[in-house]
Amino acid sequence: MRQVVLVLGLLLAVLGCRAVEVKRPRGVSLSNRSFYEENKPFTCLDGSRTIPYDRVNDDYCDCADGTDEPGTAACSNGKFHCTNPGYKPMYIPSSRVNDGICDCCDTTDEYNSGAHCQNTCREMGRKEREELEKKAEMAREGMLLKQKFIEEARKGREEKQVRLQELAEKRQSVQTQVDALRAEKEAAEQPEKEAKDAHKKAWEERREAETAAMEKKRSQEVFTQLDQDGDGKLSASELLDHSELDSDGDGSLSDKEAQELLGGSSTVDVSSFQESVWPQIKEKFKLESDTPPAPPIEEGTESHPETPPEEDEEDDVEEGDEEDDDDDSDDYHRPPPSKSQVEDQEMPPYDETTQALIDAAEAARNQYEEAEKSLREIDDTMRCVVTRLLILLLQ
Ligand SMILES: [Ca+2]
Ligand SMILES: [Ca+2]
Ligand SMILES: [Ca+2]
Ligand SMILES: [Ca+2]
Repeated sequence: MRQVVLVLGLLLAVLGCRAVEVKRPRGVSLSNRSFYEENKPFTCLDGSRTIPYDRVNDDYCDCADGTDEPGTAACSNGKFHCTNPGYKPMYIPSSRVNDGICDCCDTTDEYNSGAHCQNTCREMGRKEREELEKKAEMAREGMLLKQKFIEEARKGREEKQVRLQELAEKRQSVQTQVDALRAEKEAAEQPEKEAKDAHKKAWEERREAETAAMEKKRSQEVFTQLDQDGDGKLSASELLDHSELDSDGDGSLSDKEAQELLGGSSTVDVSSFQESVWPQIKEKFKLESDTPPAPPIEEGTESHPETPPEEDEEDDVEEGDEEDDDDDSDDYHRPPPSKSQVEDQEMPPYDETTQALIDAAEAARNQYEEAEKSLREIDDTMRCVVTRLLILLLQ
C-alpha cells in the first residue's frame, strides 16, 4: 500500500514537472491550453468576443469573463492558474497576481512584484503524501483489525456450536442414566417403605398392648389399695378420703358423690371397678404412694427445706418417679409409667433385613441424585454457551 502511494506520488511529481514545460500563456491551466493558440485570434471562453492574440495578457481587460488576462490582475473576475509542480494545481483570483503575497507554492503568481517567494510545492507535496500515507495506513490497519474481529467472532461461533453439540450428546447420555437410576431408586424404595411401615406398625401394636397392660396393672393396684378392709370389694366409704375426686367443687367427696362414682351401687368388685369406675377417676385420682420423693438432703443440713407434704393435698402429683418404701407388698406401690411416657418411647432400631433395605434404597437415592445434579450442571453450562453464542451472532 505504502509503495503504491509512493509510486503514484512520484508519477504526479514527474507529470507536474512536465506540465510546466508545456508552452502556454501565463496563468493558463493545461486543460485550457488549446484555447490559447499562439498568434491566432483569441475568443473569450464565454464566446462573447474574439480579439487579436497580442491582447492576451496585455494587462488590459478585454473579455467580460476575464479570460484574456489569465496571467495579470487586469480583470477583476479573472482566475490565475498555478501549476504547482510537486503539489496540486490550483486557481487563485487574478487580483492576487503580483500583490506582493505569495499565494502559489511554485511562486508563479509573484513574477513581477519583487516579492521573494520560496517554492514550497515539493515540501507541501511531501507532507500531503505523508498525510495520505498515514491515513491509508490507518485505514489498512483498521481493516485488518476488523477482519481479525470478524474472524475471531466466526471462530468463537464455531467453537460454541461444537461445544453445544458435545453438551447435547453428553446430556442425552446422562438423561438416560438418570432415567435408569430413577427406576432403580423407585424399585428400591418400594420394599424399603413396606419394611419400614411393617416395623412401625408392629412397634405401635406393641406399644398399644403395653399401654393397655399398664393401665390394667395400675387400676388393679389402685383397687387393692382402696379396698382398705381387703374384702375384694370397693365401697363408697372406702373412697371418702379421696377429696381430689370431688365433683361439685366443695373440696370434699361426699357419700353421695362416692356412690355416684360407683355407678349407684354400694360396692363394686375389681372387674367392675376396672371397667366402669377407673376410667372416670383415673385422671384425678392420687394414691398416697404417688407423692414425689423428697429431694436429696444437702450435706450438713439437718432439715428438709422443701420437703413435699407426705399426705395427699391439693397438689397434682400424678407422675412421681420414685418414693419411699411404705409397703412391703410387691411393686404395686410404684406407679407404672404413664401413658404419655409409653407414647414418648422412641421406636426401636430397625432389624437387619429392614436396615439392609433402607441402606440399599439410600444408595439408590444417592446415585440418582448425583446423576440428576450432573444433568442440572450440563443444563446450566448449555444455557451459558447459548447466551454467549447469541451475543456473538448479534455482533
Ligand atoms: Ca487584454
Ligand atoms: Ca499574490
Ligand atoms: Ca372393701
Ligand atoms: Ca363434694
